[in-house]
Amino acid sequence: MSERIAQEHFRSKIMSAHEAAGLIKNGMNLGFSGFTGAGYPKAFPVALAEVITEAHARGEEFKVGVWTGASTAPELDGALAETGGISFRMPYQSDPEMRNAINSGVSYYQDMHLSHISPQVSQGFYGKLDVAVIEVTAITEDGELIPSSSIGNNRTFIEYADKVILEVNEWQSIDLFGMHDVYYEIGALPPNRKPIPLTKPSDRIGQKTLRIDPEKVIAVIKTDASDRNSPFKPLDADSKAIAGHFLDFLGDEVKRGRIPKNLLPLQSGVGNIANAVLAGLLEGPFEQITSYTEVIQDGMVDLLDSGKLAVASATAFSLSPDYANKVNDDAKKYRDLIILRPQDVSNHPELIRRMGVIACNGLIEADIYGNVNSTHVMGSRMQNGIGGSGDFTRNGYMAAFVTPSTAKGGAISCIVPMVNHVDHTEHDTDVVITEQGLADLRGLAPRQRAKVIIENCAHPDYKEALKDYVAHAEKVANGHHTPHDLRTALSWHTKYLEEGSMR
Ligand code: 0RQ
Repeated sequence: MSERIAQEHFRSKIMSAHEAAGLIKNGMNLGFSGFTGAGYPKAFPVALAEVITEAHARGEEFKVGVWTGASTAPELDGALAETGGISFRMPYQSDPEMRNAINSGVSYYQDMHLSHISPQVSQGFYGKLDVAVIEVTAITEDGELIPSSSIGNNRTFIEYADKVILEVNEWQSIDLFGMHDVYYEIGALPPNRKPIPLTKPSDRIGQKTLRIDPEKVIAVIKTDASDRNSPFKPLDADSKAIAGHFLDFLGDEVKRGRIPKNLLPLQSGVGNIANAVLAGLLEGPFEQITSYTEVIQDGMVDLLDSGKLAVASATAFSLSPDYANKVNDDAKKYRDLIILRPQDVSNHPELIRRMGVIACNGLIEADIYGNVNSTHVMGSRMQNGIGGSGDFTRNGYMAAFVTPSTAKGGAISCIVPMVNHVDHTEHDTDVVITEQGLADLRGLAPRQRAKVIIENCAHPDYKEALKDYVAHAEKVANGHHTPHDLRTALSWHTKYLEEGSMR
């Protein structure tokens, strides 16, 4: 381990996670590393949860603000949320305990575009960042930090935090050194921003390490623990059908000369459908594909291995345990094929627009006009968050949304008259895909969209009810651009809640 901490100054700060947690005070804001279960500190948050629980047992108030790159893991979100000690959480989570804390009203949550965090932290909208807690692979002789399996907001948190706690994790392969591209010039705020000189996913424009002011470091903790890395579900028939529709559509776009033979850089969201699309690409006709995305999933590693994917740019890994070990074991090979960047670069609107990224993300429900709800169940209950889906959807060359046509065993239609919460508007949604088929909404007015979405994407059990709604809305609406009957549009949701399934 000592060679992982190559400078005496940092070695002199080594302490246990519990000692480091003792440095945290009630009311502090903490900026953690971590993005989709990769590169988050493993020992410190569990120790802090113990400190908070002990304080609560003594009847003392102890709450902290928790900022991250994106979702983390049970050792961070789970452990801290369970104490009831998270006052404010941002910008994305997917942990059951954290979700409960948000939905029960214990924790405030701001669900944010992931590319917006860095400038907003720098402008102080979230208050002062007291301590950054960052996992790293190693500390170099020059006192710089070799990042681990995610970068997320680490550059920003290290820069703006008063103090920094480092977790040096020996589980992370030392050969990750060279995979990262940390761009520092992005920091300037308007009117001093400059174009970011990145024109293709393979470009490297920054440095391999994170800089740190050694005087800020108050603790160094040694760990040797794996990332969360939950396994993907086996691909089911619906995911395969959705992937098939999407890939046929991309093939057709190539034939029509709208996109090149090797496609445009792909972004793929989290989850099993995204992984199925990647698995489909493995069998498909496209070669020399590139990816400009947020997370590297198992399917992307297979594509890299097969040579079909030439390069993948992201901010984090999101792998199953087997694939995490594979990437760790062969990090020397993968560091030439994968580039991990800060999330304000991986998700930057300027770059996504310039490269013409093809975005593909999941949804909770889409309405007949193409508005999309990615985050809320029944209008109030937070599922995960918008994550990077808005960064890529709003700015990509083509924005696709993928979903099974029904949820909860068929009891709920994912195609509805009016979404109960809007994350992505009809103006940003190009294509909706379910296992039933694909609706290409480009060039269509709302009433034309409704026909295509219902016909191609809705489940047969719900088609007639949706068509009835449209017929009724067309009769009673006060305008024929986007016909709605506001008295019944949202009662669609409560109807199925009260009466149960169509089936
Ligand atoms: O509930 O967990 O209780 O079973 O929602 O749904 O079908 O497992 O789908 O894992 O692909 O997630 C939108 C949440 C889809 C995800 C969302 C219920 C369903 C289940 C999950 P259970 P599935 P997925 C880059 C991109 C936003 C962030 C993003 C997401 C649970 O894709 O978080 O795109 N997206 N980031 O039963 C009621 C409906 C429902 C419903 C599904 N209509 N009504 N419940 N569910 N549809 C990555 C990052 O940004 C980091």
